[in-house]
Amino acid sequence: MGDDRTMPVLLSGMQPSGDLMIGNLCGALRNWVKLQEEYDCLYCVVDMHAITVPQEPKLLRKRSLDFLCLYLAAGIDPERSTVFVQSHVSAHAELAWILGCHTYMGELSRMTQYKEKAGKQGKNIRAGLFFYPALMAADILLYGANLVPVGDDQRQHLELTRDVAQRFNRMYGETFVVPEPYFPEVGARIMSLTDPTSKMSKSSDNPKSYIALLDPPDVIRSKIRKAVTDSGTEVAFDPERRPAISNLMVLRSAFTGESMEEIREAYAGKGYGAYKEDLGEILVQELAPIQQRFRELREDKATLDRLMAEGAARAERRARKTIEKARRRIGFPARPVKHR
Ligand code: ATP
Ligand code: LTN
Repeated sequence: MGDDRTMPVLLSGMQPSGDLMIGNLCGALRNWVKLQEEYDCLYCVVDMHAITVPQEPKLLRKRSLDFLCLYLAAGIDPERSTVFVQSHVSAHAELAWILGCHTYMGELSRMTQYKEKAGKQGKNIRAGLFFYPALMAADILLYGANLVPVGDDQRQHLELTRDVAQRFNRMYGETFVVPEPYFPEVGARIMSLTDPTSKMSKSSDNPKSYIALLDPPDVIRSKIRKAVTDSGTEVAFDPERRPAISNLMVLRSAFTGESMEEIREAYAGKGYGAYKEDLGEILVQELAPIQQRFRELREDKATLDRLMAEGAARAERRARKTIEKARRRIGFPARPVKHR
């Protein structure tokens, strides 16, 4: 199924730059699972992107494997989709260089995410952080992805990918598929548990601000219990005036499918304490099967190694055609046969 070229190709990835958390599940991963029905999907763990900011090597390795297992535990089917670790396929680095040589400093300087992340890095900003959009463009263009489901913050990077692909095609002849901008109907956007005015984020320094998919039941309960609440006691949806309880309602709804009105009615007169107790329990129950499947796979090293090798081989095979074509187009001599 993975190489079925009759379905449009879709690619997405997440950086193992923190613990995969419920915002990523509700806003991305669940949608990835559904998209497998209609598209020829590739899902990667973008570890090469993660090193654009400092990472601890042991932790990066652990998280990359955790991410891969969580993709699968959440329902990505490795038979159907191509699931792999970005750094296992060296064509990503190779094409990133070629594309970077066709991307302008002015374009990269305009990237909002670069400005934001660079601002947090202090003095020694890595050149890779600046160059990052070329690597993301390589991820997408290598596989001829037609669609790239990403959040709003990646819109600029996707536009740049399109511009660079079109520029390259104009300069050298048709080489890359130009991806369509595709912003899926957002699943719930979950806000931080400690500051409901900012987005829940996996790379936050404060683990109390998010629920990791791998948090043990007691930690989940305690984080929800300690989540900030607004003044007042009424469980009612009003993101402007009561952002904290509204966020906890969005979170419940993301797992139960209830409407805000249904939730409000169910908790009329009950107060925040009871609401939080129930929410903690719902999350514990909902995450349990994912955690169970995760543990089974993560502890089965032989299966994990096999799936990782198969994913990498499949991605590699699919990437090869594009990278060879791009190399030829720009005038690199053909690789000597034994290096192919
Ligand atoms: P980081 O903190 O490392 O920037 P992040 O947690 O903000 O990471 P991304 O790696 O930027 O997440 O995003 C991965 C995917 O998860 C994207 O598709 C993004 O839209 C989605 N996502 C991230 N945070 C949330 C959130 N709080 N609510 C809903 N979806 C989210
Ligand atoms: N930059 C993205 C992650 C990412 C990605 C990709 C997403 C890297 N390469 C290719 C879609 C397609 C992020 O930080 N969320």
